[in-house]
Amino acid sequence: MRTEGFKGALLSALIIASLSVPMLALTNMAEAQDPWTGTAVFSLENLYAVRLEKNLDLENGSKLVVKFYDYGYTGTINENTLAVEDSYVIANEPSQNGDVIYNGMSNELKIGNFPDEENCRAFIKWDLSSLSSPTSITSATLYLDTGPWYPDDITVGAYEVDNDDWSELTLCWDNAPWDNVGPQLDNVAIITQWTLDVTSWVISQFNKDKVVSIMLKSENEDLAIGVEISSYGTMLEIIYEGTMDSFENENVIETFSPPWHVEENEIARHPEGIGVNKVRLDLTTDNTEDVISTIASFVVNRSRLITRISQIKSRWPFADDNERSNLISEISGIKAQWPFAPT
Ligand SMILES: [Ca+2]
Ligand SMILES: [Ca+2]
Repeated sequence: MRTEGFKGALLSALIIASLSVPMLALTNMAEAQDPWTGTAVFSLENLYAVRLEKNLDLENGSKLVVKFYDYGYTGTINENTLAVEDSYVIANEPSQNGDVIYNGMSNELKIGNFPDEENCRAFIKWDLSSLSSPTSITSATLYLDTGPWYPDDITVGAYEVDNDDWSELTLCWDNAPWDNVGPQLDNVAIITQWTLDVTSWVISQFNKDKVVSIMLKSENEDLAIGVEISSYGTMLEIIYEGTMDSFENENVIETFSPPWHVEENEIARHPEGIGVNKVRLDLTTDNTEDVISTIASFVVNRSRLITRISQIKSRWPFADDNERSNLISEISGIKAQWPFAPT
């Protein structure tokens, strides 16, 4: 089990990460193949609702959700990014790759000395371009999980790797970028969950090519001990100053079992009756925070507000008293939204 502190931080970071626009790491993790085909088009029905026309074939997923966002939050953001590639190399099997050596079944990284695989070292890579919109990074922490068993006497160090030109399925001891392995960033005596501070290297790569490679190795490779870590846990928690769209509410418009064809024209309203700023159509699991794929998005910008005002003007002569009072309240909502709406 994770500690409560880490669990809480992980949960909040995952929630925030799941709200970011690119969401590459999470999407790739949830579903590798394209889970839908078709079209989905939003238009502004009135300030408080969007019309959604969709014609989709969905291979995977259980909910279609329209999510409502505001125009953006600027400040400190805590976001997790999963590794895009990770594998390990083996000194006494120098042409073998850790990911494929067990018929591609490896979901772990090995570090240190094992009885049959002497001296394993792990390489991990992250793509910072999947972060929402950082302007400056204040900290970057690598979180790793070991299995239920781990040796008492192992310290693992994280090292800079100034070379991202390696692939998790072809990397091996013989072609590893040893010449580009730089200074140690941090080390830790491992426990079930452990962290390494890699802030300085992440900042330098953010300002350079936005791809971060790190090597992990045991500090006592001469000892016959090693550790297996879950490669699912090779996650960077990055805290930065930036801007992201912040989540307001959601409207589950479809719950279904795959495969499913949906062809409909329907209205999605903000559940709290707030004016629509920005919406996204997501395919999710039962947990609507777990996004499999973002199908469409729509921003209510100033030109859409102008279009809506002219629709209201042409509707006005035909509206009864009740409708006119709704139109008046919509116009005051548009005035309030105008200063924040993008052009
Ligand atoms: Ca891997
Ligand atoms: Ca790099």
